[in-house]
Amino acid sequence: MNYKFRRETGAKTSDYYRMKTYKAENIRNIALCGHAGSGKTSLIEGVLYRAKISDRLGRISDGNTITDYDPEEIKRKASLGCKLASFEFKGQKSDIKINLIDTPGLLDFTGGLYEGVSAADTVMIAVSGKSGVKVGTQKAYDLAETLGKAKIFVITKVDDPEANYYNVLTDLKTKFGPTVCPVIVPVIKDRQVISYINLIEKKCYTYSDNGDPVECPMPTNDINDKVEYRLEGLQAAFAEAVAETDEELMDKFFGGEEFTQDELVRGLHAGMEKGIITPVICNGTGGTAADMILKEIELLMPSPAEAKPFGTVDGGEVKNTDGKLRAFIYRTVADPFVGKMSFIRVASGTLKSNTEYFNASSEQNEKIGKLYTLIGKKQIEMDEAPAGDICVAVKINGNTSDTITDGENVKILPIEFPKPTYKMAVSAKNQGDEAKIGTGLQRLAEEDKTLEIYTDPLTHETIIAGLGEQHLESAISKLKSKFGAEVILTEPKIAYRETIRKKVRVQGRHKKQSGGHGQFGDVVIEFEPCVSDELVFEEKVFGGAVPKNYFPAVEKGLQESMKKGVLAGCPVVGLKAILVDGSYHPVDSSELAFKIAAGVAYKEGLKQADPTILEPIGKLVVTVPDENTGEIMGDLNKRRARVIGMNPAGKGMTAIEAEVPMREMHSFTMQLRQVARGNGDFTLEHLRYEQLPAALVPNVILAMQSE
Ligand SMILES: Nc1nc2c(ncn2[C@@H]2O[C@H](COP(=O)(O)OP(=O)(O)OP(=O)(O)O)[C@@H](O)[C@H]2O)c(=O)[nH]1
Ligand SMILES: [Mg+2]
Repeated sequence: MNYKFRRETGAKTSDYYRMKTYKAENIRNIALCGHAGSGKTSLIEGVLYRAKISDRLGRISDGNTITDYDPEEIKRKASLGCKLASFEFKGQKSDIKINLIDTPGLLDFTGGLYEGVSAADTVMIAVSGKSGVKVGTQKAYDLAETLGKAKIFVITKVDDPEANYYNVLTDLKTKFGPTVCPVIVPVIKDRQVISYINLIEKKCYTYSDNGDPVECPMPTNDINDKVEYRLEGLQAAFAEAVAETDEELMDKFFGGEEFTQDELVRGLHAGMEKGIITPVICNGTGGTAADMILKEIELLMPSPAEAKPFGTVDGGEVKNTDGKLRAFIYRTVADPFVGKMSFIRVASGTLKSNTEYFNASSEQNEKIGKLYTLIGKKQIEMDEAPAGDICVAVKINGNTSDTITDGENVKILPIEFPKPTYKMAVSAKNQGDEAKIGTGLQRLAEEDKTLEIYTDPLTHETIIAGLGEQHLESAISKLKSKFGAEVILTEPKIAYRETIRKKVRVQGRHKKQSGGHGQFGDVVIEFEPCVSDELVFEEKVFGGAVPKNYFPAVEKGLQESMKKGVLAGCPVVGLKAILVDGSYHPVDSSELAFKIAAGVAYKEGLKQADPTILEPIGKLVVTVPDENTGEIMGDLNKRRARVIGMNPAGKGMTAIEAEVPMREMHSFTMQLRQVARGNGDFTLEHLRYEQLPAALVPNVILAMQSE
């Protein structure tokens, strides 16, 4: 069945095209990942332009690229979410459908990387020819490994005068080992790329002004100054890597025979699928050599039919040939105009439009209406998405990580997003906006699983937690543009507490004579420290000095008073009160009078009982590269942390466990990122309260009074 497309009056031909339904063998799902600014969005722009899907070459600086269309992305000149660019390509062997997924490189927006990689079969890791291997390169590689995806490197910006393809290649080989295998290499003379060699085809190409490849003679040996990158050496290493993928090829290699082009493709393809070859291709400005990227997408990358099956929550697998519908929501977007958009990867079966299904994750029925595919923000309607394909459904109930089935209770493994650690308190800029803000924040948290909104149980503030400053800034910016709600972010309050350190005995008396009935309550209370968050109340009254029926009023009076301590007005904990004596008046005494008397005793008693302020202490577990442990320990020291232990956490990482005062930890997310260059993470949980150092008490009292 053919895909339908929307005819738009006046639309250019390149704006839409008829798309056939493709079998899994003829689909390629590729997530473009890598360090921030490595050229992913520009590469997609170049590929779509060279594939004649778009008729202009958008630029980041002009804010007109196909995948960075969000106003926030245009403003920041960076991708913030994972995007889809789906198109047809006339391949060498057959027509194929390519689903390119652009992911953000900025660490604050790494949720998009997780979404994109989980929907793809191949992770194409962009590495800038200018700045080389960075933490974003490693992160993308590690995630691809963890999720069992095929990997390919693309060295970008190779024609920039500051680029050095061969240095980057050496770096990739050092960091990622012998599986790294160059396939497309630039020929560089006097710091300029003059042509590109396709080692599979054993052909060399230059590019005409309109970007078309023109075959040119193979260069002689000196394509680069480095001896190991002489053409002969490259070809030999290439053949050896291919030989490793297959016994038959290995025999041929040792027999001294040259591989045919088909054998090279077969070997590389199998090598990528098994994860034993990571090819390296390259890309120049404006999509130069994009034709070769397109060729390798078709020839080398596994199709959904060959890729690793999806794992399920109960330990099973979903293979693309299973027949029954298993579709995975990998991304959700709250669009104020279109409504909720759900990006879906069909793992098996066929997802049809206007059909009722079952959401195995929410255990609710799921009505699928229209289905679309997207090129950036452009929607192309489709009737169905077969196994292996990616599509978008609108206004469905399901959320990211849910599995839609044809009735069975099969759940594909949910995406394991990084936990948000950077927190701010949210308050309305304009009174009356609270409801709008609540709904908006809820929607944003629904679309971004690295964003959390909750009420702090200790301070009762609304907290927005994300991956970093930029993440939260962009979230509130979206809140304003999409939901018309403006908020102010402030550093979250610290949930200080007050307590006492001495045992005291005080009297509290309330007496009022005004006209008729008077008021009389009189209590003698002993206050002492104890271990409890709640008031511990006892009575040891002899001879009915205070009648029994007033005891609850005394207790209540104390409980209410404890909401505010006498130093900084923080809630009081660790307080035991024993009602030991008092007196009453047969007419004027009342519950209210005793309640007030208890309050009087409380105020006086706490002042005398050596009150102090307690601060919350958290349990921190931070994982950092071994070489950064010293600096992090130094930083923790400045934050008054007590280090409990240090343990190797594998892969050159160390886990440091410490107890830390919460008030010192607000900036830790950003600090850790700086020190570990994005390569560390941590968890921090409330542990207990401890006495605030005396030197800090005046400071806290002042801060609390000004609130
Ligand atoms: N000279 C040169 N500059 C490039 C090339 N590709 C991208 N750039 C520039 O590099 C910068 C980053 O490019 P993007 O395409 O936004 O990179 P990205 O990897 O998508 O960035 P994030 O989405 O933020 O991770 C922009 O200023 C581009 O103009 C290239 O081939 N040559
Ligand atoms: Mg980008």
